[in-house]
Amino acid sequence: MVSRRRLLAAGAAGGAAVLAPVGWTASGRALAAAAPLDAGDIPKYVAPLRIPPAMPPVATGPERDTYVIAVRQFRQQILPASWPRTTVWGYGSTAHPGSFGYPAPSIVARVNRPVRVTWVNQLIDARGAYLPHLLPVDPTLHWANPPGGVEHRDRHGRWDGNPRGYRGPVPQVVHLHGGHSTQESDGHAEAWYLPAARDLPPDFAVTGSAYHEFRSRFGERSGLRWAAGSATFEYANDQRPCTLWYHDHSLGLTRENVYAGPAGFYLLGGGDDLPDGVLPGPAPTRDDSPNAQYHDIPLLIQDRSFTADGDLAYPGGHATGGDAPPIWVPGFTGSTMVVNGRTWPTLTVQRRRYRFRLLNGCNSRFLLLSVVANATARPARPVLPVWQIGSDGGFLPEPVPHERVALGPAQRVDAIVDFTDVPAGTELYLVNEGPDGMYGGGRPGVDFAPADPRTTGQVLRFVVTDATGVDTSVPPEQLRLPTHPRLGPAQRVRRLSLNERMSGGSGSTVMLLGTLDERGRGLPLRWSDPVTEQPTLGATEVWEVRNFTRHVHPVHLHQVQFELLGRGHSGRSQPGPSDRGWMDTVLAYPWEVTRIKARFDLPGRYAWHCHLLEHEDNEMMRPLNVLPRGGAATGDGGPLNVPEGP
Ligand SMILES: [Cu+2]
Repeated sequence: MVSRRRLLAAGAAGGAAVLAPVGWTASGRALAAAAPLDAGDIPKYVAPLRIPPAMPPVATGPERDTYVIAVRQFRQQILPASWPRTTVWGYGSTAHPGSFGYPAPSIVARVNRPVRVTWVNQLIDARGAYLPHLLPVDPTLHWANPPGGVEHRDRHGRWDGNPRGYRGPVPQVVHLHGGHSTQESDGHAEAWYLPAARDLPPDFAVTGSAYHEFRSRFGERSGLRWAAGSATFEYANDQRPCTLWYHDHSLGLTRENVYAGPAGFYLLGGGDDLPDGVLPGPAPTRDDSPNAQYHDIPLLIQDRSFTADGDLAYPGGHATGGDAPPIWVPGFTGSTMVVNGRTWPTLTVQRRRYRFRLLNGCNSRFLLLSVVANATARPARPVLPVWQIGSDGGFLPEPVPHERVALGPAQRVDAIVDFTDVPAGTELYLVNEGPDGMYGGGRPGVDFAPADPRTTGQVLRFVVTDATGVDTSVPPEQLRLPTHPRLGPAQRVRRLSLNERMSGGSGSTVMLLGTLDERGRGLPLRWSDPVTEQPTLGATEVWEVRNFTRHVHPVHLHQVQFELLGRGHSGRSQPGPSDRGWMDTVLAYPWEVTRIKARFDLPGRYAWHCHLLEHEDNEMMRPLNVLPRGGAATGDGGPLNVPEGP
């Protein structure tokens, strides 16, 4: 059992909700929820790291690669063998039933070669009936709300008395995170769709309020019509080579949908990529032989909690008072670390260089990663540098050696670790000193307690063996990375805010994006408030994001890869060397101004939001609408160099 004391300590450390005791209805009857699994009981480093294979396409023509990818429910061995299997959701190719997995196979794409994906919601059982969510869903948030029908979809819903919340068919819509996607292919939060199940309740909305508009637009563009329970998106891949990922983005239930498993890498190569052989490789590609060796390995790092039955556990599904609905929680950190769908796996490495595409796929957890020899010593004593060569949107100007890599939710770090001089037989560990709760910045052991060194403080084990071949890749300290042009001057500066407000009903704190008033105070706005961020097509803008909260928020903009201009009290402190690349998700520190610059060159409806999924799902998301030239720009803006607020 997770001790009550540890729960309280974690809660007090940062206000994050840790798994709440599950299992009692208002009347005191026990629910069928199993007891939590004590993470300390799970043996570590018994299963090898799983390396997601390349997603098989259904066609590769002269113009594009075509995929049909569904999300399905299945059981997978996430805990060590002989422990219970876990029911999860994951993506796979419908033409290749064996391809489904958590994480999903990686989509391997080339710059300027389009990829077309038909995304199918197959959360149905063998008889075609819809499957309810694996986790409690709070229907009272501003969410997709299918039971509201066409009139009340994408609004606040009602609790119908079920202690597990909404139990109907589950909306899905896929967002390619970091993709330069047209609006109809972006996976807008209100473009969700239910599975084409045979038992959909007749009064339910089966699609989100943006679905039909985007279906028409896509049809006009391609001549292709989306079938029920699916959407077809096309990715032009007209951006720099980089590590993207795809995941669900449904309004108000992204946190549960992503937690249930569906996520995968989208590895974009080509373009101004370095010539083959300069960086460690290869990564998985289509038609690899089963015993192919990989030296370019994506690592999806996530925290999860389990029940004693091996099922995923997430707070909610219990009534706290007489008739309290299933509760949204302001943050979540799980009790175990899962890498590529396995708890604490082990990776045998040779004495050579490896490239790792690190992705923080946690709902709320911040990671501070290092490579050490002693898994539990704190402060961690790094023994090998992690050479960062890229961030979200591509290569950095030059490689940056880190003792400790910071990674907020949704961020990627493209890294090289050199095991060449490590004696064979050595065991090393990737450890985490981020907090077991909300993150407010600062240093582990000084400003906050690092994650429990026995559990969430450990991530992955490396076992070093002799090299079987010659490593011809260039040592990271000698690498010359491709240069990239910076954005031109901005036409406009936008002053924005991150805010904390008490929510009326529940008494809990909600985080809201917003603008600034004329006196420089935060003006919090909700998802449904009038659109304020409306850049003109082709405009380059500076966004000054002022954080009025105690927490670090990973701020994500759709459509663009942006530059970080500055941080600090005035937003004028130079970004550090690892912040000088392209990014789609930036950490906004408490009480600081985070200044970014972006160019908006695709028209239409997008979003910007906090990527702490619990925040995103409860109003910390705002529309971002790019207006065609000649359209009236609105919202807070002004000439460059407006005076700082008081
Ligand atoms: Cu946030």
